[in-house]
Amino acid sequence: MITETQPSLASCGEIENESKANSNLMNKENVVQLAINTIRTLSIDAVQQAKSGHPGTPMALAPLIYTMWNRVMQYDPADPIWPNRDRFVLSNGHASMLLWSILHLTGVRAVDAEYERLGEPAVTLDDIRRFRQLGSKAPGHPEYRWVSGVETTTGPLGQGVATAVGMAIAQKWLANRYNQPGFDLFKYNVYAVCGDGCLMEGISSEAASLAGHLGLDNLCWVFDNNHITIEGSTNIAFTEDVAARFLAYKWNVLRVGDANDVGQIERAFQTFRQTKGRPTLIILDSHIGYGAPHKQDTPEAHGEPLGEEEVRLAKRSYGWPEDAKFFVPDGVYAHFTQGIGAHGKVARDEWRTLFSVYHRKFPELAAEIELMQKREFPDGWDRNLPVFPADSKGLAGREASGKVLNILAQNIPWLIGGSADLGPSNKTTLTFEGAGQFQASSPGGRNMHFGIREHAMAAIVNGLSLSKLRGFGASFFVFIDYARPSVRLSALMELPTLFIFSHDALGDGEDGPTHQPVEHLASLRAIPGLVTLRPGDANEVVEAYRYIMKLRHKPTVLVLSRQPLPTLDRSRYAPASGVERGAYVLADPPGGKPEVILIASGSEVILAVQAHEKLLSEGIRSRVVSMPSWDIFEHQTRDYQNRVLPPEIQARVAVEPASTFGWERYVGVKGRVIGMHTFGASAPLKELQKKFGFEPDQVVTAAKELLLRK
Ligand SMILES: Cc1ncc(C[n+]2csc(CCOP(=O)(O)OP(=O)(O)O)c2C)c(N)n1
Ligand SMILES: [Mg+2]
Repeated sequence: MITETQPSLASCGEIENESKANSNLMNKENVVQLAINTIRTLSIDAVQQAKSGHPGTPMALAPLIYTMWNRVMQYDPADPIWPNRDRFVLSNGHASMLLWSILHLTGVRAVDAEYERLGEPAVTLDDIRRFRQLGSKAPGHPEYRWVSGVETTTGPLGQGVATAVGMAIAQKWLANRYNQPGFDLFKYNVYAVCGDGCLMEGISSEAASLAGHLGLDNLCWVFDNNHITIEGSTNIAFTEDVAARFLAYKWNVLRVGDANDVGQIERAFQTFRQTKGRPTLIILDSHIGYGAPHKQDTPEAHGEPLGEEEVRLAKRSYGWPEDAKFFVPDGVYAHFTQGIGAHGKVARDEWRTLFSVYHRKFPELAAEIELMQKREFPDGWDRNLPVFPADSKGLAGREASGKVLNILAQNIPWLIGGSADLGPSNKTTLTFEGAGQFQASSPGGRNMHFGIREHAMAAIVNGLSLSKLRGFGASFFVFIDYARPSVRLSALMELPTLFIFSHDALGDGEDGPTHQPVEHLASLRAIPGLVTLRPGDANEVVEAYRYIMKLRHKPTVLVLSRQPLPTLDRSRYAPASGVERGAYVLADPPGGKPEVILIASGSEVILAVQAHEKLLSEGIRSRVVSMPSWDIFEHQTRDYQNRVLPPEIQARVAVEPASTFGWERYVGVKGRVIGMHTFGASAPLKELQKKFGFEPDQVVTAAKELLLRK
């Protein structure tokens, strides 16, 4: 029972005479208002204690959050990973105290990283007392995988609303595949709360445009229309007609003129649930810092503690005991237990009963749902993966990827995704029979058309992944810059998302430097927890996928060539399965004992091999290391790393048509990196390779120079 684990009231308040305070409050206010003011005052106290944080928006939005959680949402606090729960996303993540207050007051339980065991409360009052402190489950911003009940990490404005679009797409897809007559297993809504900042950020426009196109009527954004951001009134930079904008996106737009009117708020959500064929935007007029006499409606209420005196005055305006801190009055926990707790339990119990019948009637579909929830795949998910025969002409990384992806997608029904309008070029289109397109009229389609919206695409892929689908997105590698903030969040959230980026280097030839990535590999390699993989031939592509698909808590960026790459003869060179170790010895001199090491990734692996053959013919003992992924290699044992790159061999040449930044780590101070020191140029690839030094002779010369041989 939720109530049993709530802290006793005696431990909650920090005032001398709690019973008196309680009776005063109960006399004065009804329990709904008490619950709302508890959210407000917990937020105020936490920010004041931490001496940092954002009190104003929690003070304004407490009635909204109260209404959503206790009256609107279908959510069982006892099981925050119940698949059919409504999703709540706080896109204005700086208002995190709203979330910590409501997760605490509703008694949401923690789940473990395997999404299996339910444990302690997700957020305790002690966590709130230690808001923003090390180890607290009430950190500065909502963090998925750190605090149970957080559906997605937010803080970079705009990410939450865009991720919510991915969640809404996932619901439509899941309902289409798994719901059966009489079995509405997936029937949830996705709610996101956002502020001026989220709607100013471009990503929200991308995401809203796509959501409107797709007619996602399971999606509701609430816009906190307070006319305040950090620098002051929105008059200085944000005067557009938001309602007209969203109407143009084909959304339904509702307005609630008073953020304190719980009844009006509730009615707006009723209208949302009755609206078919369109997403809903609720514009909620609110007053930041509501109740603080000197700070309400000012930017000062946004991001700094109110100050002791203003805290007292705000509490006085709420009819709250002025000395009370972290005070949860009698009846408030019980009120949430009787509200969301009771409704949520009924809904989840009914669902579980329904699912057990479904399990008997549709065992295969039920098994899929169970696997998906654990981020597992059906047996034989990697069957039919190709082995590409040696071929000096070979095929492009993107071509090989397209073949593999199409096979995997047939083995894994919930692998879905697409490209930002470059499917034919990225080769990410799923072409097998029945793959279909995801559209409003065909929500079972597997091919997403994100349009030319890389940023929203990446956030939507995160949303798919947070809904336990295996999502992928694609574009040209250079344009990952347009998606980076969401890719970074993938890594921060430890999601197994897949980003497929082709046209990985100079291969874009004639398109010129705007289309030729240079610094991108280095910058991705700097993102903690992100697997960046640049396979060197078709079989390395296969092995890359085999590795990626087994990841359950890490995102991957797969970097693929545009141009054909020879398929190496694996009877002559080491097997491509070495990819799973990030770097492996592809070729050695006869009898081993190399004197120089050539390290390459992707399209330059073949270059290193050609240089190696040449060096051997001249009696120089070179080794080729194929290094598709720094990240994976870094996770190998020191022993393995030393076997691939023996410390005593200091003559090392790395070759990659990208920024050389970071390669010193592997070539050492005495090594050489053949890379890019400028942007590229517009010309056929062959000429570019010559101009920028990506030819076997350059590698041979560098190796010889290191060995001081002519
Ligand atoms: C992408 C991004 N840029 C900047 C910030 C820093 N920042 C945090 S809150 C904020 C102002 C947000 O204003 P609004 O959304 O209206 O929130 P309110 O103050 O009304 O709660 C800014 C600029 C951020 N978190 N994310
Ligand atoms: Mg604002």
